[in-house]
Amino acid sequence: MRQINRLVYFYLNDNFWFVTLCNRIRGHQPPAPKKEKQVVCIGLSGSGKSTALALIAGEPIKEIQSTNGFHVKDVILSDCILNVKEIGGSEKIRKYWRHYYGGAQGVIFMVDGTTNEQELETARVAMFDALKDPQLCDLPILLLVTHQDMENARSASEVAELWNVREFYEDSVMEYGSSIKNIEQLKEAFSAFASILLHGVVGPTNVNVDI
Ligand SMILES: Nc1nc2c(ncn2[C@@H]2O[C@H](COP(=O)(O)OP(=O)(O)O)[C@@H](O)[C@H]2O)c(=O)[nH]1
Ligand SMILES: [Mg+2]
Repeated sequence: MRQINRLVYFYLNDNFWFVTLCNRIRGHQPPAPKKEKQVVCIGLSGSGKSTALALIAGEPIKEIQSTNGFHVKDVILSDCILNVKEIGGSEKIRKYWRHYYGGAQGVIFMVDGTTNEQELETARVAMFDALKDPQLCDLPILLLVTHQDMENARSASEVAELWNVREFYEDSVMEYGSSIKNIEQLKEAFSAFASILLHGVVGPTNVNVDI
């Protein structure tokens, strides 16, 4: 009887370690958790923040309400998760934006490419003011120019040039166009930005977004 007990004991223990070892060798260990990055997403009301974030998160965009205060969305990419905090963009809320910047590792600023000159200037001032804040001033910036499906929309490079962003933010800023009609464009922008946040360069590692 003792002999049998000993055999069972050795079978269970040895087998456990053997199976674990085999799984490790065959690469069956549990995947490492994805890195997470904290991002703030700002821009005037109606610039398309909630819509773009819903699209990239694979959610329906039909019933989006205007954002009061803030809300957070997880954007899951191939090798990281962006915890994106969208802050409402009305004039009333803009005064309080800085209270929501804590812990940010990157900034997304959205502007509607079809907006008139006056609104565009309001957006520029809002972005430049926000980026003066010590919590944001050294972070990578994604300038996303939305509504690219509209004929009269300014392109991302037009806005970047008009705002002289390269002179102020040098290599910290990347500009992309986006539209509700082109999810690929949005994926490309988020992938490139995530790559900068993770590796400091736009690399090939996370071009595939799992949505
Ligand atoms: N045609 C078009 N409409 C857009 C685009 N992005 C957002 N919108 C619309 O713009 C309006 C405001 O969008 P919303 O995401 O609520 O803006 P937010 O206030 O910045 O969050 C909504 O009616 C959206 O459907 C876009 O790329 N193209
Ligand atoms: Mg919103």
